[in-house]
Amino acid sequence: MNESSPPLKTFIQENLLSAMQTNQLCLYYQPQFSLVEQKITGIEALLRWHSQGFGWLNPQVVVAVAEQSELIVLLSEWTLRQALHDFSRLQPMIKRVSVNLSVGYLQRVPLVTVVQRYLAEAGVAPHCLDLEITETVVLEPAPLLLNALRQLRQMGISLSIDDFGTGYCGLSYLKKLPLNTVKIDRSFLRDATNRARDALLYHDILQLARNLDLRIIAEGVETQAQLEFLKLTHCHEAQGYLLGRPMPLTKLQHFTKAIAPPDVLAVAEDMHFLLP
Ligand code: G
Ligand code: MN
Repeated sequence: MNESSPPLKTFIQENLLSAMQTNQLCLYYQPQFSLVEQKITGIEALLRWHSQGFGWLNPQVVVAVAEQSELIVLLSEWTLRQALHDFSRLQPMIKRVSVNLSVGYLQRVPLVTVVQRYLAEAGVAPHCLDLEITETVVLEPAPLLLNALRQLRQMGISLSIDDFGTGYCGLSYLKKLPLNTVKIDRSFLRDATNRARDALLYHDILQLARNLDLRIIAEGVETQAQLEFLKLTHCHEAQGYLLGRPMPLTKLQHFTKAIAPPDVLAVAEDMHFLLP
């Protein structure tokens, strides 16, 4: 997934900067829903680049290439700044914006200063910002980074673990890090409605997060059956194609005005056997 052909890699290295300056690079936003309140609680900012040479580029590849140089700093700061700027236009309708921060970026910058600067510039309160990091970040967090994350939490910013369960690392970091939220990777949900064993596994992950007092977001909700399963297991929030695809800011503004809450209350009878 992170492999890129040499011409594509060179293309990204040579054009990323100008893509930021010319709006070829943009952010799409995917809504996150509360299954309790049945409304949008937040949005996740997702990088999109429609290039002249290669068409739509895989954002994971773009980030992986950027991480090999200082480009990752420029890309990450562009993303954070743009997301906060866009979000300031969505308030008070939307309460929270999530931004993905890559390992490469976190290792390089004085995070707290940068975040404070962009929050102030956009006029956004710290409690409206959520930063998503992956498990690989926490494998061996440098003391300086741990400190920075703690400071961000003290400021009121929330911290999420993205793609939870895929990092192949021990769980002790869950106690060590000042986390608010886990986002359970979509691979766990895929079969949870087909196989009792997978349903039980999902249930156990939810229980683990609940025991640690963490907010839980289920990623990759694509079917009504999956949504009903999540409702049954008392998952807090959900995100996925069924509820809303990543979309440009203008579309999101219409979406938030037009949307009726998804029918999350109906629980099909045949779902009950999946639960212990
Ligand atoms: O790693 P992270 O969870 O931040 O990845 C988000 C990516 O997942 C986005 O690029 C988005 O397009 C994709 N995505 C969002 N919802 C779904 C979904 O329901 N199914 C699948 N297959 N992908 C999704
Ligand atoms: Mn994410």
